[in-house]
Parts: sequence; structure tokens; C-alpha cells
Amino acid sequence: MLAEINFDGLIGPSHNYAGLSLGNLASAKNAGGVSAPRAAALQGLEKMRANLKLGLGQGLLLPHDRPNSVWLNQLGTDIAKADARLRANALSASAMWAANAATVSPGPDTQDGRCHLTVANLLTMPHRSHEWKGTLAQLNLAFAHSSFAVHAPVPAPFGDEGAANHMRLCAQHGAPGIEVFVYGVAGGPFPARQHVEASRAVARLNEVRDALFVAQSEEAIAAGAFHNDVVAVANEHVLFCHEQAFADKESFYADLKERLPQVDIIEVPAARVSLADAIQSYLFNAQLVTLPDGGMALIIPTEAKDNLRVWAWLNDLVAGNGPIRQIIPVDVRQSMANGGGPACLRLRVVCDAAHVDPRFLLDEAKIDRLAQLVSLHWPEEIAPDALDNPNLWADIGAARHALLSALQLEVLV
Ligand code: SUG
Repeated sequence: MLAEINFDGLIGPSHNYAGLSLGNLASAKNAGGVSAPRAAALQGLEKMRANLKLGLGQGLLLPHDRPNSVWLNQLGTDIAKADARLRANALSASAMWAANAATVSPGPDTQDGRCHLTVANLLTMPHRSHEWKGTLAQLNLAFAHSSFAVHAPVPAPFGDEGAANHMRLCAQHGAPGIEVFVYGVAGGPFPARQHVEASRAVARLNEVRDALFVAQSEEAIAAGAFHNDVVAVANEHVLFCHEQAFADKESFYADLKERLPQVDIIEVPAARVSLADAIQSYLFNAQLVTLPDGGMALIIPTEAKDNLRVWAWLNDLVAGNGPIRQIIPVDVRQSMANGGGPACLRLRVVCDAAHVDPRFLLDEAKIDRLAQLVSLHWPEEIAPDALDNPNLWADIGAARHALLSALQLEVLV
């Protein structure tokens, strides 16, 4: 049976605030702060637990090997000799944001009926450009069954940031969908990370039958929406987005309505929630999920509840008779401080759970075990000047090894 499973990236032991992401306002604002990797990973695990309790399918992707010595060697250096910037790039825990791991096209949408996953190259940001190998290795294991096809990333120079710039609209998860690939052209002072050539290549690799290519608005990128999932999210027949998310919303909405007449577009007007409020609160970086009893819930970061204008709008939303019946705040503040909300932390895969390698699937008992392991091995905090400490590098490596052996995934060493 086909169902949606959310694969969350477990926040890695090297989680830190190095301010590496130009155009990501939270990352810039918190640069130089002291991070709390243990609390961060526990927050992520509690989000996974809460989703399991809602009756949703839950999976896991693992932190990558950090510092990435292979990458540093390719650059002619190593962790001891690298300058501070390269060292921070090699230590980043950015693989936690699984929405950037790959673009997923479920079987009902594709020509050969397989679920296709194309790993994102993430080449715009140096610290993310070396994630793809670790991601490809994991996806090849997790989705080795013949009902999946895993593709290597699109080559340079076409930047691809994965599912964060991809939305799927359909009658229900198991039915054929329209896949919307959102790309950027210009972003004011900030880079447009998703290139249209990459989006088109991914749609071809994934054998998508019905694809729409839609430009993100320049004003959204310039306001800090470095990925589409900061200003829009879709689930089944619902598109929930900011009024200023897209460059030409009229033609996009018309194309959608033509293909899926029952589409329900919930557009938040700028007069109620400005782009600045949307980006500060991460209202749209929510998980919009279908609950087992049929209604939809919006899983928002607590920051969206703390913003008075956003919270007032959300209360009006649930008071109406729309498809979103429940708002569920979750605390992922450690990730949020680097610009990663609830939606960034997960990769959605509509598939048959029986076809997924069970080592990547979670139940509550496994979450308990992981929480214990994190409490034991993840650093409590990382101050910026600790990044050059060899003891920290060793602790980070040991923590990941403990995780791999607990999950019987030593093959990923
Ligand atoms: O790529 N932050 C990530 C956040 C990714 C959010 N993902 C989605 N929107 N789907 C990024 O900008 C911060 C790293 C640092 O500053 O150390 C960072 O990479």
C-alpha cells in the first residue's frame, strides 16, 4: 500500500552556528552563537515521535561523516591545516535538512511506475556541496528495492536543492500527481539556488509525466526565502502559500486548476502576513499532513505561534471550514536558528513501507533508543572557537560511529 513516509534528518553531533548560508537570514543572524547539538537532536527526535503518535509513517536519515576529510583532501588540505572558513564548511551538520537531500517522484507520477529519487547537488553553498555523496550512499541502501530508482545528482553548473523546491498536488497520495518544480532566476542581493535547467533535468531523470515549472518571485528570495518551502507547501489537493511566493501566480494557479479542478489554493495575503513575518516565523516551512482520519494538520515551528500576526491568521484559518483542521506547534529552535524549520528537516516519500530498508524506519522504541544514544554521545554545546579543537573532531566521529553501530549501518562508515 502506498503511504507518505517522512524521513527526518537526525541532527548531527557537529551542529553549529558558523553563518555559512548567504541569503538565509537566520543563519546570518545567529552566526557565532553557541549551539547545542544534543538538545537539537533531541528536539528533532521529539518531532518524529509526535508525528508517529499522529499515525504518520516516520523514517530517518543519518548525519554524515564530519569533518569531511575526503573533501578537504580533494582541496589539498586537511582538518588541522584548513583555514577557519574551510574547516567550518567541512564540519557542517547541514545534512540534517533532508528536504534538500533529493527530489522524490512517487510511482503514480512516473512513466515506469517506480518511485524515483534524484539526489540534490546543492552546489551553490560550499558547505552543502559535499553532502551529495553521503546522501547517495544512504538512499541507495534505504531504497534498494526494485520499486525505487535512485539517481546521482545533476552535474554542475546547474544548482539543484531537492524537494525544498518541489511540490506535488494530487487527489490523494496514492493517485497520480502534478509535480511543481519551483526555480529561481534572481534574488536581489542573494543567490537563486535552484536553476531551471536543474529542475528540468530532475523531472526528466525522475520520468515525471506531468510537470510544471514555476519561477519563484525575486522579492521572496530577496526577503530571505532561499528555498520555495519557506513560502509555500502543498499536500494532496491543497496548496498553502504566500501571496508573493511566485513570479507569475495567475498563470501558475490557472495551470493547476486546469489539471486538478479540485485544487484548493490557500493564499496568505501580504496585508495579513508580510513576507518578513512569513520568513521570521517560518509559517510556511510547516509539515502539511493528511491525518489517518482524513483531515489535514499543519505542523508549525513554535516561532509561528509566537508571532502575533501569524498566529491570528492561523486561528482564522482553522475557524473557517477549510481542509486544514489542526495546527500543531513543535519546538525545533536549534535547527530554526540556522534557517531550518519542521519541513526542512524531512524528506517526503510516498511508497510502500514494506519496500524500504527497515534500518531507516522508526517506531517509538527505536526513538527511545536513539534519544538515549544522543544524550550519551552528542556534544552538549559547540562554541565557535571550539571548531578547531581536535578533541571535538574526535567526539563527533565517535558519536556517529555509535549511531551507525546501533542501527547496524556500519557499512556507511
Ligand atoms: O541550506 N542552513 C540551511 C537551511 C536549509 C533549510 N532547508 C529548507 N528550506 N528546505 C541552508 O541554508 C546554515 C548553516 C550555517 O550557517 O552554518 C544552513 O546551511
